[in-house]
Amino acid sequence: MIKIEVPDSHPRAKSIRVRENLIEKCHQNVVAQAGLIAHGRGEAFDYLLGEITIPPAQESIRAAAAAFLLAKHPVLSVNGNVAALCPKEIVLLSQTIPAKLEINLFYRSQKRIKAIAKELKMAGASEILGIEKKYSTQLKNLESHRRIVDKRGIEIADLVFVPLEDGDRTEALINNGKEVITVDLNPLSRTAQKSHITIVDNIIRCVPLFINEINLLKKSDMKTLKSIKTDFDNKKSIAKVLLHITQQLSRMAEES
Ligand code: PTJ
Repeated sequence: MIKIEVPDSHPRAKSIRVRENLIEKCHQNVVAQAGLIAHGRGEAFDYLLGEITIPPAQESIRAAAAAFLLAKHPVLSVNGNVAALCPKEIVLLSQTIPAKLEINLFYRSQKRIKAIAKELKMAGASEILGIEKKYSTQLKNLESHRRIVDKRGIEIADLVFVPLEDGDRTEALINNGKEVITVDLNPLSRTAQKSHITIVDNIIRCVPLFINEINLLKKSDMKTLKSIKTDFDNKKSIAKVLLHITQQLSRMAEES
């Protein structure tokens, strides 16, 4: 593995460092090889957003924060990319809500589960579901490895957070009666389109904002939380994202 020093002066230093971290975590079995491809796809969509959290994403974060505070048994599903990109933040999010953390993988292997659990423990997690075979069960209507879930977590959850999802599970979770929230830079992905609440943003940017919003909304009563959640319309929100991208591209075309 070739390690490089990324000079601070490089205009894309931050982005290169994120890539380097993902490559390293791939060698440590945290990130699947396909996770590197998924990241590249995410980066391309992030360019289209201007690499900022756009206003529709902020509205989604607010609705998602309200939904989490209203949920009885919320679970944060963690895959390899999430564990590599924002381990401390995802653990802090689980403590802030509070919500269970469950490892759930598409490219599932015991080696990877161990490596991801180690990563989350180092980031401060005390309880991690999805590890012990004695608690595992299977979701109905799903054939991929993502069907293997924890009896104490996703199996009994009313709300599941599935960031950077590959698409086949969202519908299965919904068909199993769960509410689904995702983070996906691609507003056109099946998961983005099917989820109840989609945050079109980079997970690295949005989880800290999410934590802030939950802390702010903790002071609100149930009625306020319910109205924030019911006033949110995911289809309209994705339409706003697409409009934002189109307007941004038109502006750039006019300026060039
Ligand atoms: O760790 P595993 O085995 O569970 O596998 C994880 C991956 C990501 C490989 C798997 O879920 C997969 O193949 O996902 P997809 O189908 O490539 O979808 C991932 C989605 O996440 C894509 O729509 C990307 O645009 C999006 N994405 C990538 N990086 C980010 C992102 N969204 C938000 N923030 C990012 N940093």
